[in-house]
Amino acid sequence: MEATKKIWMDGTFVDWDNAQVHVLSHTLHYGLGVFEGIRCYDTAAGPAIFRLPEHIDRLFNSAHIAGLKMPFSREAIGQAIVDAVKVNEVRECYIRPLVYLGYGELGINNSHCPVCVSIAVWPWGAYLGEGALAEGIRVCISSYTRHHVNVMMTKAKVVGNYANSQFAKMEAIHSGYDEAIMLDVQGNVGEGSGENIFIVRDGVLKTPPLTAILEGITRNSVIDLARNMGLTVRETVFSRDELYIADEVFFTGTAAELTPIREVDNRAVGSGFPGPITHKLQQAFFRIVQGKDDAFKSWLTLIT
Ligand code: PPE
Repeated sequence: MEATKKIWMDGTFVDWDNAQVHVLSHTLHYGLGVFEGIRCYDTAAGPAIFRLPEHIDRLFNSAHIAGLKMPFSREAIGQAIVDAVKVNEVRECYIRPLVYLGYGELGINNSHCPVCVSIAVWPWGAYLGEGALAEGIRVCISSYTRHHVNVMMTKAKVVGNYANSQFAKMEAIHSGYDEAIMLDVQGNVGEGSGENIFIVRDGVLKTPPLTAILEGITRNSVIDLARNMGLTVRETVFSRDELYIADEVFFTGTAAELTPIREVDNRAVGSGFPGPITHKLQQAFFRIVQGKDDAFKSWLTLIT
């Protein structure tokens, strides 16, 4: 990764190389922590953070679900995120707030560990590789099932949830694919290791309902955007084989942005190239994040 200058840790900026924690920090051992992934884009009016209030809300909701008492207010975290972009003098970056249990005591009982917060920013290009956004990617259905809703808290962006994501991702990579799609406990399509998924069939968009998947902010943005274009969007369950016969399939996510999927389980999706609706949504999405669409300016927090 590309290092920047400073990382915000519990209220102060420290040099990138000195942003360290004790090896006995609780989260490092037991995986209970929560985080966010946010992007800041370069616009004609300066750097702008995409849907910052929604990301802050989700961070606080995640902490609440995880039973972690946030040591800072929403306003303080919002300001720290803006300051982190400013201090590092980056025009375009990924922003990673992390809430973790620090050093105190080990053992499953975490009540004696401090809740700590860090915010790092760094430039992060196309998440799924060079060419992914233009040409689409090849994915497989994972042999790993997505979380059961009473095993992990799927509406919280919990650090430990990503062990499941890593199993799926590494299996996919080792098998020669770019990414994995996980099915839920019932066997319906869930989400990618770090993305939500959409299909287009006969001009209608479908995306899995918010049961065992993350409440993606890009997912929500794309639903609004598609409806705004007059498209029909259904939040409904669908099966693996519906992916095979979909006209178009794509992923959404902060890191993944809007990435077309051109192949699922070695079967071409539609023509085998990103489809027209995917293309249209992708173009509209990038216009919005780059501040070129006045109708969606309210989704951007300008850094001034
Ligand atoms: N599902 C999962 C499991 C997920 O991790 C993400 C984001 C999404 C859906 C999409 O949510 P949203 O970003 O709000 O649209 N994954 C983050 C972490 C990726 C990483 O590799 O780290 C992200 O995209 O920031």
